[in-house]
Amino acid sequence: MYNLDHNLDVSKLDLTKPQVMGILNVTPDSFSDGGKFLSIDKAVDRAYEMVMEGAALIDIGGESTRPGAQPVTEAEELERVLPVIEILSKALQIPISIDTSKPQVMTEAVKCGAGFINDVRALQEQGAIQTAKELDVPICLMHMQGEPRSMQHEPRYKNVIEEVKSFLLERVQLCEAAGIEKTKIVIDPGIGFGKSLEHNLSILKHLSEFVALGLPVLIGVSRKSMIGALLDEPADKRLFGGIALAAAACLAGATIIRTHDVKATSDALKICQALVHSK
Ligand code: 9MG
Repeated sequence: MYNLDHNLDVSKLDLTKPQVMGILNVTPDSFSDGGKFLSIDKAVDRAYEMVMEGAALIDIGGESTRPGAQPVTEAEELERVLPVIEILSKALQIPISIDTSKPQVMTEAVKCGAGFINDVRALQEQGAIQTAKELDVPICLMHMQGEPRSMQHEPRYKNVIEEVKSFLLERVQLCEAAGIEKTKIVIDPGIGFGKSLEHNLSILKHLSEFVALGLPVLIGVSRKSMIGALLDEPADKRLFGGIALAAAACLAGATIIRTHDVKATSDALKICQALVHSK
């Protein structure tokens, strides 16, 4: 049963019900113009489409964090994300999230109109906590063991639930000590980020323990390899598995579901909400 009694200070985001965060990866392989360059128009069109499909937040990322992904430079990341954020933040009524770990990208993105920071490194880069404090926008702190390029090489935990929970609590405490209000913090156990299939399943099974920490919980399972491992399907055939996991996460209390498949996820969350509110 979910607890949506949060008071997250995101002016245009209603977290009294579960919400969908639409993924907009602005990397050249996602929205190419037929060559190696990013097509800004195609990315903007996809964002509009996701809003029509029910997204309450659009998460824009210019650096892939998939297993095996190589880092990109700050200049490259800025060049990819800023033009899209600039257009969307003026055109859309919903908040734009910047998916980055780099303080300078956070700063420039918020200057361009982003109103949320999604950091898979939980503000561990040098200067990131101070930057987030100064920018004064809500943040998502995610757990990751290792780094994208190598994180899936034999991830190990003694107790994955306790270790991920205590990492997130420690990061929340550090943020609060730096002056970031708790009402601006979302937590995320980081499905697929330095975790085996068993670790991911265990986190999802015990998700209520993360919800019990009292902060909104964000979950991203969309098209991830855990679905591929369970169903033996490639990334483009993982929709049904992803919806099953999103619904399970929502019923366990997750407040934000990050997904590529906005319409299907949005419908599933409405069904979950109706179930939770039924007698
Ligand atoms: C950027 N990114 C990819 N997967 C993610 C997940 O599961 N959570 C968050 N917060 N960000 C993610």
